[in-house]
Parts: sequence; C-alpha cells; structure tokens
Amino acid sequence: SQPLDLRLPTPGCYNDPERAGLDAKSVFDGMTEHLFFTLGKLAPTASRHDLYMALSYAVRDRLMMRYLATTEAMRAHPQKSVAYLSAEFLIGPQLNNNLLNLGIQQEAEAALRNFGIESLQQILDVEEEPGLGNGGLGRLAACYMESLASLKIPATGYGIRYEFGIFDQLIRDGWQVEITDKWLKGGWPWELPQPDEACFVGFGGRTESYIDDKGSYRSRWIPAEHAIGIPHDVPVLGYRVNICDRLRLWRADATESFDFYAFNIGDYYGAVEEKVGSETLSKVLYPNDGTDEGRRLRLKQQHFFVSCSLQDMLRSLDNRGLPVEDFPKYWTVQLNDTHPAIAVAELMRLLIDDRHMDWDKAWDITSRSVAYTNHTLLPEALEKWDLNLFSSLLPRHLELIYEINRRFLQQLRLRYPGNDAIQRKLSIIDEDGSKAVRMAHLATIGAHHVNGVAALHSDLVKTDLLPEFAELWPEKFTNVTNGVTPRRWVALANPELSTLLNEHIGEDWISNMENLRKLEERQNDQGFLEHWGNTKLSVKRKLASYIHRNTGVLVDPSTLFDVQVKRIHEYKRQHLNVLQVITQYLRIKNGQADGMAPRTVIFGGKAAPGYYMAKLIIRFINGIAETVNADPDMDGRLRVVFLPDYNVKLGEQVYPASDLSEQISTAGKEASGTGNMKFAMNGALTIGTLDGANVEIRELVGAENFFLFGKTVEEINDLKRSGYNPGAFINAMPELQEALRLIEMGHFSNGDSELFRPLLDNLTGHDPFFVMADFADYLRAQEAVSLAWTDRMHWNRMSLLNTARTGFFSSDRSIGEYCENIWNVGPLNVDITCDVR
Ligand code: NBX
Repeated sequence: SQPLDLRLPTPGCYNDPERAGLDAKSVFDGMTEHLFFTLGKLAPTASRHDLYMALSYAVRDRLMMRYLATTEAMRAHPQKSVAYLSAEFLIGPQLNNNLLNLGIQQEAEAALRNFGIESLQQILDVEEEPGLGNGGLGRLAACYMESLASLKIPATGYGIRYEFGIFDQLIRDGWQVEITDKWLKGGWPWELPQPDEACFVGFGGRTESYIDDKGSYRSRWIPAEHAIGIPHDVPVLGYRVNICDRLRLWRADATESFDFYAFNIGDYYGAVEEKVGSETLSKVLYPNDGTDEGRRLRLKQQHFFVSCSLQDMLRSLDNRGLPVEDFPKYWTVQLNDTHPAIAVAELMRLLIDDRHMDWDKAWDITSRSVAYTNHTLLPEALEKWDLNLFSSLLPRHLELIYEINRRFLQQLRLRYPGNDAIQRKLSIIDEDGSKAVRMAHLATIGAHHVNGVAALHSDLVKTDLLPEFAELWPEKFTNVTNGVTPRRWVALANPELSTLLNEHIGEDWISNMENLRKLEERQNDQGFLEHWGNTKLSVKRKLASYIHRNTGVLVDPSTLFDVQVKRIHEYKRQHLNVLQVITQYLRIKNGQADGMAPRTVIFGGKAAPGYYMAKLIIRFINGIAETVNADPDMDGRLRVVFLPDYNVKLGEQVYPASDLSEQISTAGKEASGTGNMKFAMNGALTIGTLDGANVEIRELVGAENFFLFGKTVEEINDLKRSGYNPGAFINAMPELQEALRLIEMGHFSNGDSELFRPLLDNLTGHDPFFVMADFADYLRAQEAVSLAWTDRMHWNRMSLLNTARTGFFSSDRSIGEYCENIWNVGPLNVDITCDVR
C-alpha cells in the first residue's frame, strides 16, 4: 500500500526576513502544521471547518510577532496607552480582516487551493462571529480598536468574554424567536487565555474602619464573595502596520479557595453553588439596546470587568517599575457610555484603600485619567441603580460615591448659594422617589472630558441632558463625531468597489479616506458612471442570491434596493417605513403608480426579547411581506424582505448592495448612527431626517445628493409643547387612512383584525415618535427618490459623490480627534526586526 502523505511543514517558516512567513508557501506550511499538531487532522480528510481553524491559527501565528513586539516596545519604552472600557465589543468575523490587514488575502487563497478549496469565501463562510454586543455602541468600540491599531496607538480594549453573546434570531410565522448564541461551540481560534494574569473581584459584604501601622484611620471593604477574572486576549492588528493592539476580555471563574469551610463541613452542594454563581457573571450579554433593566447581575458584570481592568492597568505600572502617581501619564481611560462608570469609584478605592493614597491625590489621578462618551439621550437608557441594590453589592463604592458627591455639592453651593434645586438636580444620588445612583452624573463629575457622538447630539447633551454641568464646566464638554473603519466596511465588505477605486485613484484611500475626494474628477465621466453602476449591480446580484437562499424570496437586482438594517426600535421608526410601503402597494393596486421606481424593500434587525412593540413591528414587516410578495400585481414592482439574524457578517453583504439607506429616526433621538456612514461610503443615497450624524452626512455630500424629510428637533419640541395630536395629521391624509384601515381589517394578517391593534392604537393614540407627523413629508421624499431613480446616470453620479465625500466618517478621523483633544496620546513605532523570540 501507498505510504501516508503527512505533508509535514517546513520548519521555521518565519525565519525568512523578506516575507516573515507571509508568502503562500509559508501559509500553506503553517496550515499543514496546525492541521496536524493542533487539530489532529490529516489534510485529505480535513473538513472546511478544520481548514478554517488551521488557516486562522496560521494567521494568528503571524500576528504574534507583531503583538509581542508591541508588548515589548511598551515594556522597554513606556508611553501612554488607551484603555477603552466597554461592556460590548461587536468585532465581527476575524479571519478576513486579519488577512486584509496583513496583506495576504491572495496568499491565503493560493494556500487553500492546495487543499482543494477554490475560493477563500468558502472558508470565510464557515466563521462564526462573536456577538459580544447589541448594536451601534458595541460595533463602534470594534471600529475604534481597529483604527487605534492602524494609527499605531498603543491600546487595550477591556470588556467581558460573554459565553453567550447576542441571541441568534429566527423568524417563525413572522415572529422573532431567540436562540442562544453558542459562538464558542466549534472552538474560537482568535483568543489567548492568560490565566497567570487573573484578578480577584469582591462583591457584597461590609466595610470597616481600622487604624493602620502608621496610626492613621482607614477604611476597608470585606466582601462576602469573590470572583476571579481570567483575561482572554484577542490580538487587534492594524492595517499594514507592525503594531498589534489587543482586546482583553475577562471570563469569570469561581474562587476555589473560598468555600473550603462549606466544603469541609460536608456542604458539597453549597460549595458548588458558589462556583456556579460566580461563573454566571460572564455567562450572557444583556440583549437590550437602549433600555436599562437595573438588574443585579448586570451591575455585577459591570463592576467585575471594570475592577479587573483597573487592577490590570495598575499592575502594568508596577511590573515596569513606574510609580502609581504616574497613572495618568501612562493610561487614559475611556468609558464607552456609563456601563463602565463604576470605574470612577473603583479607581478611587484601589488608590485609597489598597495603595493608601490620600483623597486629593487619588481624585487628581482619577479625574485626570477618565473620560466619558455619552451615546444616548433616551431617558430609559440612562443608567440608575437602586440604592439598596447598589449598597448591598458595592458598599465601599457607595461610601466613596457619597464622599465624591459631598465634595461636589459643596462646590455647587459655593457657585450657586441658596439654590437647593440645582443640588437636587445634579446630585449623584437621585432622591426623587426611591433613591438611586445616577451613573451619568458620576461619570460626568469624574471625567476630564464628556463627549457626544455627533455634532447635533453633543449640542443636545449640553442643552438638554446635562445643561447645568455644561454651564459649570464648559471646557469639559466636546464632540467627536463617530466613524467606521474603511478596512472592514469598504475594502473587505466591498471588494468590487475597492478594485474600482484602486484602479482609478490608487490604494491610498484605505488608510487615508479623504483621498476618495479624487473621485469627484470622474463625476461627469459617462463611461466611469456606467462602470460605477455596473459595479453596484454585480454586488446586488450576490445579495439577491443570498436573499433567495435564506428567505425563499426572489428579488430582481435591477430594482432599487431600499434598505433599513439596524436594531428594531420605535424611535428608529421601521413602522414609518412599512406604512410607506403599504401606500406604494395601494397605489399599484389602484393603478396610480406611474413613475414609481420598482423597489425591493429590505429590513433586518433584532428586537430586545422583552420589547413587545419592537417584536410586533417585526411581525408587521413580515405580514406586509407575505401579502405583497404573494400578489401577482406586485411582480416587477414591489418586493418586501425581512432578513433574519442581522449581524456584522450580514451587514458586510448588505451595505455594499444598497441603493437607498433609510435613516428615518425621530429628530433628536438617534445619537449618531453609524450604519448611515457605512451605506453612504458604499455609494447608497440617504433618505433621512435631520438627526444624529445624518446632519453632517448631508452637509458633506451636499443637500442635492441627500433626500431630506421630516420635522427638526425644534419642530418636534414645538409639537410636544402645543399638545401633539396624531389624529389631526391622519385626517389630512386619505392615503394614510386607507393604509390604516387595511391593517385594521386584517389585510396583512390573514384576516386577523386584532393582531396589529396595539401598534395601530399606539400610532393613532399617543404616537410617541411622531410617525404620523412625518408621514406626508416622508412620502414626498420617497417620490423624489423614485423620480431620481429614473435618470440612472444622474443617480450614479449622486452615488459616486456620496462615496467621494464621506471620507470624514472614517474612524481614523474620529480616533485622531480623541487622541488629539481628549487622550493626548501619540503613535508607537515598532520595529519587528527587534528580537522578540
Ligand atoms: O450608539 C448607539 C446609538 O443609538 C447610536 O446612535 C450611535 O451611533 C451608537 C454609537 O455611538 N447606542 C447604542 O448602541 N446603545 C446600546 O447598544 C446600549 C446597550 C446596552 C444598554 C444601553 C444601550 N444597556
């Protein structure tokens, strides 16, 4: 018989200084080695998943040299580093991004051919993404980590390694069904557990005073229980640079020593219970976007990851022989919303109780290190912790917060003598009703900067959310408009467009997005515009095929792809879009659809499992889709699709294939939006309100290349003041009445006239998000869209100008602003020829 061909790799494939293991042969050898030694598989019998794992390990090896060189450079030449604290990091698939940033996509494809795989895509499709976030806030954190690395800024993203991320969404009979996300089940090759860097975190118990050996009175915390945090590090490589940052995600483990007593007295189950209790800390991500439930476990999660992270930062100073007093010189701590705001109290505790620092010094260090980003004005999203809950879990932190508050209120008293109202309003402790800790106040008082995430939003933070704080400390408040990484969202997601751009303006746009402006020279070039349109069409064909495979709906790629993908929320107004679709449907039915563009209206997004109205909106979309798609009168004119399980991976397919981006939130409600930027960069035109970053998108692309509609923040406020009555708007619109009547009759619910009643009652009753008030103007703007679509060359020109003028929304620009205006950090130069091995 034939001897087995084991295909043992060439040893030492990194030793060639020219390629450092980045040529196809080395990648192939690395894969073979991992198949054999790490996965225990032989090449001829390897599955696609095996090949995905082998390639990922081989790629991870190639990050390690850069990763260790970065660590080593920071040890040998300490400089300031960014600690980005976030309860969520929605990082998406890792393999292709790392291949792109290393510059070896083609090499990987060539290596795969030796295993009988024709295209890289077949292997990329296997990857399961870690859904460690809900939506915009978590995805922003991921874009920011990628830009930090690409700009060579040393940084660690600190967060939680949830065992179950955001649920997977199924659609059953039109309803959302949630399935647990077992993202770790096949093994996840991108993390390195570092158990030797574990940290202890306490919960509950009591505090006590004591006299230390120098005779000073001190306080200490005697927690009732502990958990251990085990860091799991994910390398974050920048685009074609030698530095490699990291995500440090904490997994909770039980302390084993703790319940020896219970164990010894024979309470085996009691001892095990403790273990089970601690491990649930990092078990699951809370699937709410925009609401806070005030749950005990969530506060535990927050304190758990924040405490581990701050201990880790302090330890890194100790390890390098740097004094604690220099904390602000070596770390800048960014709070991604208030979820990590306990950091203000925890850093004070670590400095005062553990390091025996005096209050003023500790406060000076804390307030020079910490900055806070606000992501929402929605009152239900502002974190408040019930005082009893807080004190039972974090008694020492509450004492410290009282002292922070006492000193702050004293400052207020001097500034506004006799003004009790302002004290009550700004206090960290909410005393109206049942007492609570206001995390936004704690963050604002403890931070050296507070920023909103788009120009309009940052203004509203100053005028509506925290006006008295802004008056007290005007220099604290600033804006950093969000951005998204052009690597993932254009270069990787849209290879067709990237190739076109590379050919015509060179590759430099990938790290310098403003260079897309060069495209403007082509805006009147008919041949180029045709090419532009054909590129879009070919990407739309791929999405059409995905839609057919995953929903069974056949869509025509030549129709206008009109897309709204984002979390389902009343303020985002997916129902406004649906009502508009019903109107179009009626116009077609009634033979009044002359000049209407043939459309494929695409929705995608998850609803929080406990958010009834959002789930009903999903059912509503699916009801309309079923009726519309089954009606032969709609053929070639209207299709409605709900894409199940919208996530980063699906986003990569959707943004590049879109013609029209729906950004239709009630003015003043969407802090920024980031999907809006991804669409525009990929050449979609926006139909949108003057909300969040839409305002800046419109300014940059030009009003003539943007479909504006809807009431402004001021107009909405006027309506509120004068007593908004949706009925008055409905009465003025016969088409809207007809749409509402059809819904009420059960036309979109198989005759069930009760199904959508709560939605109708909501819209015709209070209509809290002004859907009826904006409906007429939205319809008008949609007609303008239809009209524009008839002149395809003109459409392509507008599309090109959207891409050309949205370089501003690169997260490289945002991160540059944070570095300059908030963090005061600069790049690190890493020479990978240095001896790290
Ligand atoms: O943050 C989002 C905003 O709604 C977007 O407008 C903005 O673009 C984005 C990035 O700045 N906020 C958001 O995603 N919030 C959450 O995900 C969230 C998660 C948990 C929670 C509250 C809010 N308890």
